[in-house]
Amino acid sequence: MTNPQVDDAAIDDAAAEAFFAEFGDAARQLPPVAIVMAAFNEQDVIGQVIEALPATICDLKTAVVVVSDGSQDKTGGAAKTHGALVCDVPVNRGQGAALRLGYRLARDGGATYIVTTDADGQYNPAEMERILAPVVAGEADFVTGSRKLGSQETNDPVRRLGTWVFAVTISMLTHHHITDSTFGLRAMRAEVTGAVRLEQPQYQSSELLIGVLTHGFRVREVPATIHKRQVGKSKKGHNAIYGLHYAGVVVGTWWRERQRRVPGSGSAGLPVAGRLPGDRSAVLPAQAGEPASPAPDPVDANGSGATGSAGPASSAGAASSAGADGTTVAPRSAKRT
Ligand SMILES: Nc1nc2c(ncn2[C@@H]2O[C@H](COP(=O)(O)OP(=O)(O)OP(=O)(O)O)[C@@H](O)[C@H]2O)c(=O)[nH]1
Ligand SMILES: [Mg+2]
Repeated sequence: MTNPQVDDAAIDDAAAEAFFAEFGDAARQLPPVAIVMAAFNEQDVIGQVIEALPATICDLKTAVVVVSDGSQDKTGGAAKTHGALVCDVPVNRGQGAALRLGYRLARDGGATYIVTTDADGQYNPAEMERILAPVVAGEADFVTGSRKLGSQETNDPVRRLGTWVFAVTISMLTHHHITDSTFGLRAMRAEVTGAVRLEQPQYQSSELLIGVLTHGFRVREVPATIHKRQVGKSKKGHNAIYGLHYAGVVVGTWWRERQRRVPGSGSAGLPVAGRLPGDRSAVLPAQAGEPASPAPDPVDANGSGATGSAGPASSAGAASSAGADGTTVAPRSAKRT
């Protein structure tokens, strides 16, 4: 019987090898910011999306990394023509698998920060500055845009309801106030993506968000805009099916992380005893001028608490606070849930 994880790893390895062989130093020596996009059958729009991306964000140079997997059109070629570094994966696995590979390519290429956006032009590239700024300033490890705090063009009541339900569910499960769990315009320290477990091939946005929250990373939401898709087709499929799958990923990821002792160690199911030395999120290098990050809360630091509930920032009732400019700040640490 084949092991899908082994297959996945083999696909990632082969694609990464081909990517670095094709783009050489341009891929191996990325500038500080990698803008990572998953793209599937977006040939009619991806060129203009790439052209609109900023060459610098927060005064830091950017490079664009596109992962197209199994596109049946000329998505990869169009992206390359417009200056992106393109990883063409022969099989279609989904947006989650594509982004996971994109994060890896960005980390391996030496990027300090990752900004994600979609290839369909629904996000406003001018807002990348606001999304990345708290990360560069050392105030957050992970920032996501929020349509609830900003604006959205959709009139689809089911979508609106779904966004709200998932945000409330994740807030309740993780004890962090979240208003939008599915926003694709995000910024993060690159290492964060290697410190959380990412297994979802398709419905990935909540897996990453729940992962960073439960690892104690500092998460912030900032107001942002989502436009209607103008070109091409949504890959999401029917709202109800999408909603069911997404709900499964939310609950499944929360449960998995709740059981976690050491991520990726296969020790899931053992009792949680605070943050263990093996928690990779505890060993990320600090940025200049910033304390080691993310700082474990007092309970986690000495491993004496069963649930990490004693940290001042981890009180469920104090799940968020308002930042300057209308942003919300989830507490840095992490009540273990
Ligand atoms: N590589 C890759 N990218 C994908 C896949 N599915 C979706 N994407 C990309 O992921 C991004 C988001 O996909 P969309 O279908 O627009 O999903 P969405 O924005 O959540 O939904 P809409 O609001 O309906 O557009 C786009 O850039 C897609 O091209 C996939 O299977 N592989
Ligand atoms: Mg879209």
